[in-house]
Amino acid sequence: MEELKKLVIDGDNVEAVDRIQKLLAEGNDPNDIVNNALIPAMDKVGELFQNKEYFIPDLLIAARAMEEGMAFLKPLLVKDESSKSLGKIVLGTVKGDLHDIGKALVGIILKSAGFEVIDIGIDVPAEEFIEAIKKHNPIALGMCALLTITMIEMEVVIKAIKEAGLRDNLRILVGGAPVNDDYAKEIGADFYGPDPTSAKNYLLGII
Ligand code: B1M
Repeated sequence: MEELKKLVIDGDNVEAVDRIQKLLAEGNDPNDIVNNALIPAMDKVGELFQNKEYFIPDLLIAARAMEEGMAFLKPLLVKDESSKSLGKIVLGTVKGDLHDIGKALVGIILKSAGFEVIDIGIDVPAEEFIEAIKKHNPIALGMCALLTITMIEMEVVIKAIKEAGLRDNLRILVGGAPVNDDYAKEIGADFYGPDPTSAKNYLLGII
């Protein structure tokens, strides 16, 4: 696990996927690989970036290694998608924010629990959230933000949802590093998830 973490920090995507294959062959659980190597690797990358030891290209190549690792593990994390859906969830990263990895992980975990996830991407403006809610009629909306300057968009989306008359039958979940429970309450969200499992458990509790 430590070796894999280092490979992701170094942005060595080829060796990282190779190491994941070895860890699986040794009998490691795919969830443990995500939680004990991939996520801690990105935390370390963030720390290096904050300390100015890493720059944007370093973030990008580390993110690529993480994404390729997750793409490899995804079929093992997501259970049979042909089984009956527990409900639709629209998921997106808010306007101005290009961070994709946490959202993708939330999507994988919700799918694996049996929800149908409609991932509408990154840098999503309020109008596109509204369009997706109208089109898919989901039981819940999940929004992610990784920047303190973009988390305020979550409130913009919630206001737009209320104005469009779509708030009543919709649960709204928010998450991402700068978000917390107090902020979720302040902007009128129903739930703040510090991790994908808490979001999954919340949703399982409301269906
Ligand atoms: Co950016 N970035 N980044 N970045 N980046 C952070 C977030 C930062 C904390 C790094 C740092 O300074 N230490 C910092 C934000 C500071 C702040 O605002 N407080 C930062 C910055 C400053 C920036 C730029 C502004 C840098 C620049 O250009 N000068 C820029 C902004 C671009 C933009 O968005 N407009 C930028 C760009 C990028 C890359 C594009 C290079 C790349 C993203 C690539 C990609 O996503 N494809 C990147 C990366 C990789 C990071 C770090 C290193 C890692 C993020 C990540 O993927 N973490 C990050 C540092 C860090 O977070 N430690 C950093 C792993 C992921 C699994 O965790 O997304 O938190 P996370 O998701 C978690 C939970 O939060 C939760 O579950 C997930 C799994 O546990 N969760 C939810 C998330 N959403 C949820 C929703 C839920 C429930 C739970 O319900 C709906």
